[in-house]
Amino acid sequence: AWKESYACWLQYKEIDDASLVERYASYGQRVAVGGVSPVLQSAANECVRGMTSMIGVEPTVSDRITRDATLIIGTKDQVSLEDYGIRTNPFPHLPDDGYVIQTANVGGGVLLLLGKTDRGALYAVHHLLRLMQLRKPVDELAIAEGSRNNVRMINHWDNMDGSVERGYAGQSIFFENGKFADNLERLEDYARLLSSVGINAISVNNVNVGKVETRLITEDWLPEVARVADLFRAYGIQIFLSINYASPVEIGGLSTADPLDPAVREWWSERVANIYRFIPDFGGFLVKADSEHRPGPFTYGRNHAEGANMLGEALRPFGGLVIWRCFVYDCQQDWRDRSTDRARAAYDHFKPLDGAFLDNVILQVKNGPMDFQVREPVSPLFGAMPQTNQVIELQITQEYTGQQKDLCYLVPQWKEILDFDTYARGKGSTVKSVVDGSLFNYAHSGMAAVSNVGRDLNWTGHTLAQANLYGYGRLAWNPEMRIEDVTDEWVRLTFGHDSSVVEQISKMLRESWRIYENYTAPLGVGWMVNPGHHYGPNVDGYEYSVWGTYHFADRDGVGVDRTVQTGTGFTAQYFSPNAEMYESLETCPDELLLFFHHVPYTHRLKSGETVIQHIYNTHFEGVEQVQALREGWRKLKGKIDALRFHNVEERLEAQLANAREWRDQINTYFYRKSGIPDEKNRTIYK
Ligand code: GCW
Repeated sequence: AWKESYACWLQYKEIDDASLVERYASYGQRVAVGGVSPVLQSAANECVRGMTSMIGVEPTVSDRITRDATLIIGTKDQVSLEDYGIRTNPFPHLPDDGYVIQTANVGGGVLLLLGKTDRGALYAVHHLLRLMQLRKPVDELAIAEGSRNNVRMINHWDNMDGSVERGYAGQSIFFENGKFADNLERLEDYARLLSSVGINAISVNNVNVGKVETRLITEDWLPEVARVADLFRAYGIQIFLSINYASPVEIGGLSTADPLDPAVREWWSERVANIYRFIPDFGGFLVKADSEHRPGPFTYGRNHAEGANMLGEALRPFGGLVIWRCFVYDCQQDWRDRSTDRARAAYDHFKPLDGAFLDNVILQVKNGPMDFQVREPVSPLFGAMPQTNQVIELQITQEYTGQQKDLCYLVPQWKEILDFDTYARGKGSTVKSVVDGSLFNYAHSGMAAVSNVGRDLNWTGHTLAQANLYGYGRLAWNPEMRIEDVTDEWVRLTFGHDSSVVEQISKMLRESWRIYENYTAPLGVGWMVNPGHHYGPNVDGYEYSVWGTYHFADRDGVGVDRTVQTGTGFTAQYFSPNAEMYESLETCPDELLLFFHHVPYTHRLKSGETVIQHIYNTHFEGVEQVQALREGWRKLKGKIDALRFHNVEERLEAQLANAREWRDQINTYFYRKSGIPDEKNRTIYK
C-alpha cells in the first residue's frame, strides 16, 4: 500500500487495455543497448522496470545491437540512422542533452531511443515510459527533443545532523547523525525521479554551511561525497557542494580568506584539485556569501566579483562552475529607516559588476527581489546583466507558501515569472529567454530550485506537493510547456486515468496558488507570517524587526512606497515600460499594488473594489475556497488508495484551520486599524 505514495509519478501501473499492451509489447521484447556506461545501464534498467511492470513481460537485454532487437537504447554514435531508413539527421540541431525517439519499419518494427550523449538516451527512455503511462500510441513516433536550459539544478538545504532548513517532509535523505545516510536505495530512487524530469545537477548540503559541513571538501568526507556522486552520475546528475567562504581560516589554518591573498588562492586551488581526484566530474561550488551573517569577500573589502572569481579560477582547469547567490541584503536594518529598501539590494550590489565575472561563474538570482513570497514582482536583475551568466532560483519547498501543509501548486506562479517580459532588449525579452541563455548568449545558464524532499514515505509530506517537484523539472526542461499540460500529465502519471479524478485534482492544483494568496498577505505586500518558522499569520511579526520586511499599515492605509517620486526608487531598476507601469498608481497591477505603493484603505482597485473591501472579500473567499477544496477531495474517496487519500485529507483539514486563522487575524487587524466595516457585514472579530 505504501508503493503508490513512494513511487510518485513513476507508478508504472499494469495496463489493462489488451490491444495497447500488445503494441507496447511488440517493442518491449528485446532491448539492445548500444554501449557500456553507467548512464546507459540506468536507462536499460529503467526500461526493463517500466516495461515489466506495465505490460507484464520482462524484456531480454542485449549489450550490443542485434538484428532482431525491438528497442534500441544508445547514443547517436552507436547507431547508424541510415540503417533504419532515417535520412535526415536531427542531432546537429539538438543541444547536448537532446534525444531522438523514432519508430522504424525494420523487421517487425523497432523503436530507437537515441541520445546525443548517454544522458539523452536515459531521457529518451523516460520519455517513452511516460508516453506508455499516458497510454499514448508509439507506432509512429518521430520525436527530436532537447532542453532549452543547460543547467537544471536542485539545491538541497540539508544539514549533516539530518535536519533540513525549511524542510517540511521529514529529515534529510542525504545525511543523518552527523554523517552520510546509509540508505543508498532511497538516494537512487531520488536520482531516478530527478532524471525522469531531466534534472542534471544537484547540490547536497545547505547553503548555510555549518562547522561540520565546512569539512565536506576535505579528505574527511570526500570519499563519501564521491560515493553519492557515483550514484547520481549514473543518472546523468552532477554533484555540487555548498561551501563556506571562510574555509581557508576555519579549516585551512590560514589567517585570512581574502580572495586576493595569494596563499588563499593557492589553498583553494589545492582543495579543488583534491576534490577532482575523488570526483572527476565534480560540478562545482554553490556559494552564499555576505548574506544573512555568512562570511564573504566584504570582510576583506573585496566585492562579489573578486570573491567569486577566485573560486572560478580554482575550478576552471577542471571545467567546474561557481554558482554565486545574489540573495545579498542588509539583514540588520532599522525599521525606523524608511529609505533602505531590501527589494533594491540584489540589483544595487550586482548590477555594477556586470562583465566583471569569469566565464565559469554563474549568478543565481531568486525569482523575486524579496524572498519567495506568494506574490512578488520579478527580480529586476533578470535582463540587467547582459555580460554575466545567470540562473533563476525558485523555491519548491513551500517556506512561505504553506509548508506542504497547505496546498499551493507553484507551476502557475513559475510560468508567470518565466513569461514575464523584462524589455531588456525591447519587447519579447522574457525571463525564460534570459535564463535559457538565448537573449544574451550566456555560456552557462538555466534554472535552480530548492528541493521539497525529505524522508517522509511520500517524499514531500503533502502528496500533492509532489506535483511541484515534477512541475519544476518539466519547466526547467521546457519552459514553454503549458500549465494545463504539466498538470494533466502529473495527475495521470500519479493517480491514473479516471476522468473524475483527473479533473478534480487538476482543478484543485490549478486554483490553489490563488486560494493561498487570497487568505494570506494581501496585494503583494508579503510577510505577515510568524517570525522564525514562517507558518501562519502574524501581521506585525516582522514589522519592527531587522529584516527589512515591512508593510507600514497605519490607520489610513498600507503598503510600501517603492516609487521614484516619493518612495525608495526601486521601480527605476526595471526597464521601460515596466518601470513606468509599476511607478504609476493607474497602471500598477492590482495584485502588486501594495508591493509598490502605500495607499489609503479607500483606494479603488482596477477591480472596482476598495483596498479594504478587497482584503475582506479575498479573506472570506479564501476560506470558502479551502472548504471547497476539501469537499472536492472527499468526492474522490474510494477512487484513490487509502494512504494517499488520507494524507491529503488530513492536510486539507490543517489548511482549513490555517486559512481561518489567517482570515480572522487579517480582517480583524485591518478593521481595527481602519475602522471601516465590511460592506457585506460578515463576521469580523472586533
Ligand atoms: O528565505 C530565507 C530562508 C532561509 C534561507 C535564506 C536563503 C538558507 O528563511 O532559511 O537560508 O532564505 O535563501 O539563503
